[in-house]
Amino acid sequence: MQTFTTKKYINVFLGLGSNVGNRGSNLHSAVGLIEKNIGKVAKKSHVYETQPWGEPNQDPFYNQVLMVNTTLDPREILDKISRIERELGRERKEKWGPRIIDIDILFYGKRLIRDKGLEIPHPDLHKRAFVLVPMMEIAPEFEHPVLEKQIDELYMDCTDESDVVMLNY
Ligand code: PH2
Ligand code: MG
Ligand code: MG
Repeated sequence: MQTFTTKKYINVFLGLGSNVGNRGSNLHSAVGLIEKNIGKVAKKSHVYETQPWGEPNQDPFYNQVLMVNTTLDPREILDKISRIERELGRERKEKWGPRIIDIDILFYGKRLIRDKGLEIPHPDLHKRAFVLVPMMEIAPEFEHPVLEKQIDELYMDCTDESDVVMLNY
């Protein structure tokens, strides 16, 4: 028997970050929970060690970007992300502060969402080397639907000169 469906698969790009505890295993656990709860991880950047952005007085982060094939809508993804962050022990929601795990929706296909508590594309992503460098690895030609530039162009234009160092996993 063949099953047919009109369910739409969307490529959602997720940005992962951690600067508390075992950063490598925090990211690794998050990738597993994303694959189980959100969709197939189709592309995965290396992990990078990055200088803290926005609030410099904290430990360096590990960051990674994923491309995930999902049938969930953005609100459902946000709900899954909150559960995953809580399951991994995230407590505080201090803006730009230290965190065990942070999962941000960078892009949801080419859709624009500007709701309270949910802005897609992520409003700061083009200012952040810790997002653009891993995005360059997995989707350099992806076009930002608002800025109408490819990731490689945004990377060239970006003035954030903080260190982003590729690690061996
Ligand atoms: N996340 C922040 C604030 N600053 N800096 C780096 N390097 N990496 C992050 O993931 C990060 C940050 C808020 O979520
Ligand atoms: Mg964040
Ligand atoms: Mg977040």
